[in-house]
Amino acid sequence: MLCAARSACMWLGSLHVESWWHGCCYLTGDDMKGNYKKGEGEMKKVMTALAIGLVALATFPGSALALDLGQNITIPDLVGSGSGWAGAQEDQEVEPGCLTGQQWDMEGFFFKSDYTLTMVGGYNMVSGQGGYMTGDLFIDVTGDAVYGPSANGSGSGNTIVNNVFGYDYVLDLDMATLTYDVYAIDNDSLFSVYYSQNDESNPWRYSRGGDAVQGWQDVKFDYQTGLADGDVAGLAGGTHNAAVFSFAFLPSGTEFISHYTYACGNDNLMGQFSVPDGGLTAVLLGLAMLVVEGARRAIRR
Ligand SMILES: [Ca+2]
Ligand SMILES: [Ca+2]
Ligand SMILES: [Ca+2]
Ligand SMILES: [Ca+2]
Repeated sequence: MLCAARSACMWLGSLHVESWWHGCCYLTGDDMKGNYKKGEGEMKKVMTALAIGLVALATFPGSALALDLGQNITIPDLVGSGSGWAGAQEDQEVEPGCLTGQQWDMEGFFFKSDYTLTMVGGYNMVSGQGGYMTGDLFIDVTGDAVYGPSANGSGSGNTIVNNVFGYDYVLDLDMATLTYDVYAIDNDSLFSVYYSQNDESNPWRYSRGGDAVQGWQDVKFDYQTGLADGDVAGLAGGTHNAAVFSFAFLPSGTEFISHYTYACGNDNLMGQFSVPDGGLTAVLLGLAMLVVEGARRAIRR
């Protein structure tokens, strides 16, 4: 089982990697030589500092971007065999028989106490890989998500099907503007599913239907690329991408299952967690106490 047009995938993949690694310009010694005129000493210092900074960035890519991801909430996608790239783990793993490599790897869901969910992948969720673009982020809050082998036979060939997967919300992602819309969805909502060989990874993209959740339209999200293993809790592969979404639309105490894949379902990412009870309430209470304490001090003066 292989992705469609595997050779094209691999060719485009290698082209992408080559251009990524060799696309940077470095200041050379020759750049720093020349006849600086009198009075340009300060400029030389600035240029030197800039060069040192660029070299540091090239030597330790992403080292200044270490993320506080919170808790790793990734769960098994229930499809795997043996070990290595077809193993039961999620990092350094894709679905059995699919294209392997960090550029295809979805690696983990993380949840933090500020109600943010971070999705990490070697796969570039914004630019895609080999022409296979991002899917959307699906959420089940009633414990009936259908995934893994249970999603077998759910459709193929980039067709549109009803929501037979039990998902209750979707974050409809717009990678051009780095925004998302949240929809409350039901069985009549329509999803895109793709690729008969990986229907265990379905669904990949929201199509239409459901109700827009008020206040959760065109929400900005943060996206970082070029992260090192140490920036993403030691996930392997050398370079990573991370998308950070607010999940504050879910009531505290909600237990959810999250699902993400990209076109062709080459790698299926699943997560499970309970939104902490009183998380936001505790933050607001803390802020209120600070205000009260400040007022008391002002009165004493
Ligand atoms: Ca798997
Ligand atoms: Ca990896
Ligand atoms: Ca994976
Ligand atoms: Ca559900």
